[in-house]
Amino acid sequence: MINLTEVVSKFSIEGSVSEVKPLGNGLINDSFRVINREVDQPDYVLQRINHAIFQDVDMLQNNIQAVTTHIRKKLEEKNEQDIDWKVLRFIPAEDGKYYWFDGTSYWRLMVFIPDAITHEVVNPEYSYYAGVAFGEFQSRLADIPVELGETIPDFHNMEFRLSQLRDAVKANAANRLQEVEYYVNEIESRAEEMCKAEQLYREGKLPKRVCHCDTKVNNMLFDRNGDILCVIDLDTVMPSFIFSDFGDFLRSAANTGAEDDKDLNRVSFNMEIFKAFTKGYLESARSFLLPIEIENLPYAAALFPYMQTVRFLADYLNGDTYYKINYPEHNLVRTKAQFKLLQSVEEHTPEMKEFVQSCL
Ligand code: GN1
Ligand code: MG
Repeated sequence: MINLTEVVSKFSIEGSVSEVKPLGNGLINDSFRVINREVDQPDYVLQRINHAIFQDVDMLQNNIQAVTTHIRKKLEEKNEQDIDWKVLRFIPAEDGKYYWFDGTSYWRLMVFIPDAITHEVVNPEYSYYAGVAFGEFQSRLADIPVELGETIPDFHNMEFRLSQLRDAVKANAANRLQEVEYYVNEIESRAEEMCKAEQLYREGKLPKRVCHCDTKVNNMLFDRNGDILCVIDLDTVMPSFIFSDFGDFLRSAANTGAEDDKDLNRVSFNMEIFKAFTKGYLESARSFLLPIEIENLPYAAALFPYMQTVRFLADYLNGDTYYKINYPEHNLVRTKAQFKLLQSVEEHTPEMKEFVQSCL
């Protein structure tokens, strides 16, 4: 067992460590809260970076440094208070790098934002603010002076995700194909429509912009009044279609059930959340969005439950090599729940289109 306090000691922290304890429930990295013995010094968040997934840790941390530095500068220009609560601040290790390699694992350390809350569920009011916040996040990063690397190549490329599923089907490594054939067929019947973004991109009609690419609702910190403090989990910030941030937020926030709900009757798409989020997002992002981006927001709402169905199913077929699971069928349960959400989104498409028009 690795000694976490010793890991923290490799970083230049203020104060001293009293305790290190597990934090959050991300599916990729392991997170810990570092409690400071000194009450007037900050607590920290220690993370073990999932190196199997983020293979270029140097690029990863360079991206994150570029993003946080750029946002910090913008907040300073606006004379904002409590900036350490509004943008993540990473602590360098003893060699000056923003990560430390212990021979097996990569670690990083950031300042813990106090009195912040994450939500797995949000109401329409919070969703509205989340919409404004992600629109602002994209607009703040629109003029970032460096080109960000793709920390996971083809991360939200639907054609690529489908090809991964097709490979998984072919290999059938865990011998689970038979029980999921229904889902494979449902996915295939939507494949062309769902790869529309890649097609539009090739035709030069759709741009890529710097996006967050993991806008799950629990990747946002709120204060006790429900105001958004900060967007966290910046590993996947990279050039993508704006659909990424719009669609992935709704995939988590507008789901009336859980991402891995076993009871499919609980899973459906909540239009009140959609409306509030869309209103907020368009308010802060409309000035830079192209008509083709706005027009396709309802497509984005379907794309992400679809993509996540594909990703969970591929992982299930591969024998659970990517996502952390709590029980053997977990990825199958997730697949079914995401597919149910997709079906509900599809039923609401005309209503979504109408609403987007009414915002303009
Ligand atoms: C992962 O790290 P976490 O749990 O916030 C995943 C997302 C998925 C999500 C599904 C790097 O996010 O893309 O949408 O799980 N992140 C990566 O819950 O694959
Ligand atoms: Mg997360």
